[in-house]
Amino acid sequence: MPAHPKLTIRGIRARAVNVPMARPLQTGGGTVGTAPLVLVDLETDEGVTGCSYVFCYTPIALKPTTQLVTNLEPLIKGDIVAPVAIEQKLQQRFRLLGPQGLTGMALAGIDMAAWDALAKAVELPLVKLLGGEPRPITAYNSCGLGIIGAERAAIEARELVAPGFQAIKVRLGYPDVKTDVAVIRAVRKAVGDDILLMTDYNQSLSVSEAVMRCRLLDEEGIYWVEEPTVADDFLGHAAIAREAKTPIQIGENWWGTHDMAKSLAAGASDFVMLDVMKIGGVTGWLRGAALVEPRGIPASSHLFPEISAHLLAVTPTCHWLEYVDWASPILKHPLRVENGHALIGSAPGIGLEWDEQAVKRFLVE
Ligand code: SMN
Ligand code: MG
Repeated sequence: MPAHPKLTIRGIRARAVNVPMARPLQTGGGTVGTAPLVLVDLETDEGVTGCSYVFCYTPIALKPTTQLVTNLEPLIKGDIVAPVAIEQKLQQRFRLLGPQGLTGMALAGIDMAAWDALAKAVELPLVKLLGGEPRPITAYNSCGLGIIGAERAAIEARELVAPGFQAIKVRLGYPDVKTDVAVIRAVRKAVGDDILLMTDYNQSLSVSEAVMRCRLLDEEGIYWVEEPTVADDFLGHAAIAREAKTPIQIGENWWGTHDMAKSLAAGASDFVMLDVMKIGGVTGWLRGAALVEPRGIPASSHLFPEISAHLLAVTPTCHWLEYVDWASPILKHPLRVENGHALIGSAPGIGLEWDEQAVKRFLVE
């Protein structure tokens, strides 16, 4: 019998932390210099606390997102911890404002924390609560390789594969394609032929420029080209995907599965990558995984490696986990990665335990 057959929400605690990054990341779409995180603790009457974090991309959004999560408390206080029911209630509540942006981030934070509480209540890792079994998840190292030029990229690429990763992601979007190609060649030379190279333009090209660059990159043996053009231009991405031999990857900027369904209908990409926050938490992820299963489209994760490892393990078309270590400084037990595989721990829930000393250090009040 479960220790807590029923959990009741007592309150939400949301804290803002701005966590330094070992390698600040310059992308074709802007720079991420720190990891601005909102830590969510969903407290229950039964004493079980569900934990999650959301990633704000910029410290400018940190306080408003934290406030928004806190403001949700009166809407769900006293409710049963039932993520799907909560999702439906809050979607309804935000029908007029719209469920994207900071609202979507806050709702996803609640959803992930609610699932974490449920899993903790039955003392199972999240993957098991969802009907799966823990297994090592193939991961690529995404902890660097921003727009840093060929010379530095070669050095950093070697550092990123050193712990045993078989794949890394290189940010592109240099002023001209010659430099993109030079960076790829420098990285390839540094790591050898056996390492897979993902690439990411972070939405920086026009459709015609992307088609032209992809034609040249097609000769470089790249594993995927991510977000060559503006994220919500699904038709543009479809046009690029038709022209490019290299698979096109998008999805990190889908707000919910409704965006995802439109993107799939447009044939915008060959692969998909789900951002557990933007797709709508665990609830949104499961629906997203179901959308691609019948078509066999490979699904990878975006950021949030700790929870994504659980989710990829129950994703029928599981592809690659994006490994970033950005939350590690505030976690007591950072996600373990061995030989390029993320290892799901045996701790109940997602396995997030705040390192309170570190949280104190990076707290934004
Ligand atoms: C990315 C993600 C988060 C912040 C900056 C850049 C990038 C990726 O698009 O896919 O890792
Ligand atoms: Mg990306």
